[in-house]
Order: sequence, then C-alpha cells, then structure tokens
Amino acid sequence: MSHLDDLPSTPGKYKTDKVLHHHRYLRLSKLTLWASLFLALFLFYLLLSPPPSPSRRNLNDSSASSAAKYGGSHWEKQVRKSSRPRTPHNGLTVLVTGASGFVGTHVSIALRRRGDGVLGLDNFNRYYDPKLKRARQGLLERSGVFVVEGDINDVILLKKLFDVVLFTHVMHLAAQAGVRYAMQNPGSYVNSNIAGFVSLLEVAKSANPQPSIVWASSSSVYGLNSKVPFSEKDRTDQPASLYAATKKAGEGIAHTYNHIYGLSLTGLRFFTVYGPWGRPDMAYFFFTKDILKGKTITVFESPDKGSVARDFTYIDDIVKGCLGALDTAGKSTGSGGKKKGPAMFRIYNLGNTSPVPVTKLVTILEKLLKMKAKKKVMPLPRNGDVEFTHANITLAQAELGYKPSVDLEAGLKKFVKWYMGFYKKKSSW
Ligand SMILES: NC(=O)c1ccc[n+]([C@@H]2O[C@H](COP(=O)([O-])OP(=O)(O)OC[C@H]3O[C@@H](n4cnc5c(N)ncnc54)[C@H](O)[C@@H]3O)[C@@H](O)[C@H]2O)c1
Ligand SMILES: *[C@@H]1O[C@H](CO)[C@@H](O)[C@H](O)[C@H]1NC(C)=O
Ligand SMILES: CC(=O)N[C@H]1CO[C@H](CO)[C@@H](O)[C@@H]1O
Repeated sequence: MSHLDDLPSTPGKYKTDKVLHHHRYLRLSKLTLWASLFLALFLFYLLLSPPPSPSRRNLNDSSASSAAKYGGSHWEKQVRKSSRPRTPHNGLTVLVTGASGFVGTHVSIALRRRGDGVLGLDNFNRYYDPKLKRARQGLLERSGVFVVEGDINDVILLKKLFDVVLFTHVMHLAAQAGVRYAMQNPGSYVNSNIAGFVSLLEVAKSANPQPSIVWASSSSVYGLNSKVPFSEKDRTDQPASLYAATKKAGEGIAHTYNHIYGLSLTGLRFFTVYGPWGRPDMAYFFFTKDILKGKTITVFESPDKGSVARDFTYIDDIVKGCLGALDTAGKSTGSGGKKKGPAMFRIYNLGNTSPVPVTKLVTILEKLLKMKAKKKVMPLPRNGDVEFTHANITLAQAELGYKPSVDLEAGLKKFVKWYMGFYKKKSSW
C-alpha cells in the first residue's frame, strides 16, 4: 500500500495560496474532493473484495495472470467441444496436463486422432522457448485439441474443469523437467512436481466419478542403482538429482492417494524420450543446433573413461506406451472423496532396452547433418546426470502390449528432418 503515502495528506496544504490564486484554489479543492471520494470508493472496494486465493499463486511464473485467461461461455464451449469423443459413449475423455509439452503434444494428437475426447492444460512457462510451446499448440488446435492456459496448482481452475467435463482419464505430464536446472531453480521442481501433483490428485479424488490417472515418472528414480537392466523392483531410494527426488516423491504420493481414496494410478518411468517437436534442453536437440552452427559441443565421459550411455526412446513408442496404459487402466473405486474398495496401482518402465553411448549419438548426428562436430570431451560432472540407463521392459510388454520399434538412427533421422523444416520456416517469419 506504499503508493498511498504519496497522496496529499490534507487539502489544508493549499491554504498558503492567497486571493490571487483564489480561482485556482477552488478548482484544486474540487479536484481534491473528487480524489478523496475516489480514494474512499477504492478503499471500500478493497475491503469488500476477497483476498487473492493462495491456490492461484505460484512461486515462479506465468500463472499469476492465468485467472484472466479462462472463463466465459465461449471458453466453456471450447472446453466441452474438445473433450467430447467423436462417437458418444465410445471413447475416453482425457484431461492431458502439460499438453503443449513435447510428450503431451504427441499423446494428445494420437488420442484425438483415434476418436477420444482430449482437453489440454498447460501454463506455457519459460523453462524453454515458449514459442515452441505455442507452435505445438497451433498443431494441437488443428487436430481439434483445445489447450487451457493455466497451472496445475490452480485448484479453482481444476475444479471448474471437472465441473464442466466428466473426465474418465487424466494423462498427467505437466512437470518441471531437466536434471541440471534444479540447481538454478529448485523451487520450480517442488512447485510443479510435488505441490502441483498433489493439487491435481486432490481435485481428482473429490471428482464424481473419479478419473483413472496415468502420470509420467522418470527413469531418473533409479539414481545410483547400478544393477542393469533397471527393473521396476530395483531400489529407487538413491536419487542423484532434485528432479529425480521429486519424481520419486510423486510415486509415493500417488500410492497414498491410491490407498486412501481408491484412485486408479499408473506411473510411467520414461527413458530419455526424443523425436520431432522435442525439448531444446536435451542433448540430441542442442547438439544438432550447435553442430549446425559450428559451435563446439561438450561430450561427457564417465570417470573410468567409459562413454556415458542412454536408453534413448523414440516418441512414437512412448505414445504407444501411454495409450496402452490408459486403455488398460482399471476404474477408480472411490467417489466424492471416499474409497469404496481397492484400486489399481501400477508402475512401468517405458524404455528402448538398448543403451547407446553419447559418442554414438554424435556420430549419427554428424552423418545425418553431413557435418563434423567440434567436440570437447569432459568428465561427467556430479550434478545430477547418471552414467548409464537401461530399461527392463518385460512388465510393460506383458501388461501394456508395449513394444518399442524405432532405433536411434531411424528416430534421429525423423528428428533432424523436423528440425530443419521447423527452424528454416521460423527464420523466414
Ligand atoms: N522427455 C523425457 O525424456 C522425459 C524423461 C522422463 C520423464 N519425463 C517426464 O515426462 C513428462 C513430459 O515431459 P516432456 O519431455 O514433454 O517435458 P516438457 O517440458 O516439454 O512438457 C511439460 C509441459 O508441462 C508444462 N508445465 C510445467 N509445469 C506446469 C504447471 N505447474 N502447470 C501447468 N503446466 C505445467 C510446461 O509448460 C510444458 O509444456 C514430464 O513429467 C517429464 O518429467 C520426460
Ligand atoms: C526384468 O523384469 C522382470 C520382472 O518385471 C524380471 O522377472 C526379470 O528377471 C528381469 N530381467 C532381468 C534381465 O533383469
Ligand atoms: C519454470 C520457470 O518459469 N522458470 C523461471 C523461473 O524464474 C527464473 C528467474 O526469473 C527464470 O530464469 C526461469 O526460467
């Protein structure tokens, strides 16, 4: 309220002005009268209006203004239309959080294409270029998917969405991703991956009917586990980054909501997903960018001079795994916040089962881009990235029908083709 300090305290201030300025004095006091009246009305308004709801606040970002971005009958119409399956009573009605993200875009389009109703939700934060998120949103709109701009911490918005639409499923992909950024902005991980997940589960457990929920965990939960391949039963209590720790926390929180409220929950541990419309903060993406610019890239090796390796998984394979998880998800058993019986709780690896050294990734990119990379080899810093990931996908194969079919070379070829097209077009805008 410091702006109030600058206001003239009393009209008496002008009394030193003498008769000469009599007319001006009259005009001024009239002005002051109006000003005080206005001020009184303003204070009255402040007293009457409720304090801003804490659920609409966010630690870092864009959502402060989100309140203005939804509501109204036109908005509701768009929400309903997007959520409606092509054939009524046949098809899922899915809320996809993080819909303008890399995985969210692909999953939303795949669901819509086969006839399901899909509503997107995304806060379009600036962790990486929001223009890419907007471009994906354009793609989604052309496919008939409306994306609500808002935050998963906005409980009022979430409740409103569940009031307007009876979601049968939630595909929860909104999160703060990235391993190294956690040292710069730890709060954003807690905010989206823990607090945001809890607000989503709170609203879902109170919904009637409760939706079945599939959400993204991460291979990073295996942390310092060195037993390969990584199986769902292996230990996940040694995270190597705050990102991993928040994803692990999410698995515990999900179990709680399954146990207490009967929500059907399926967690998917993705292994390094890549492909067209991918994330600019990931190595395959910025290697491509830097190689094309002739900029030196840093390739990490493990302390024993071995290459760092990743179980790269192509986006189309991940999408099939997500759809498989949605299709096999059992119904939630609770209603109105009360559990009626045990519900399904599942965790699956979605990987590719063939780890590729990062040096090999660079070689493939050089071939596809027809350019030699300038490389600087450095030891892997101990700031979150693990040396090696390798998925055991037996369980997802048996229960979700998951069967990855794209190898790194074929997948990168599609990525590079998209990259060239997208950024060529962009530079001529
Ligand atoms: N891409 C991978 O390799 C990978 C690997 C393991 C796990 N995951 C997980 O998969 C999910 C999707 O990842 P992605 O690669 O598509 O990431 P992404 O960053 O492209 O997508 C996440 C989207 O969520 C949105 N978002 C973030 N916080 C939000 C909030 N509080 N409210 C509303 N929207 C919010 C972002 O704007 C973004 O568009 C994430 O949960 C991620 O942690 C991804
Ligand atoms: C893979 O996981 C399954 C259980 O999901 C387990 O039975 C099997 O032994 C694992 N395979 C390896 C090679 O660890
Ligand atoms: C996720 C997100 O929006 N992060 C931003 C938080 O705020 C810092 C500092 O203003 C930005 O650098 C981040 O990009």
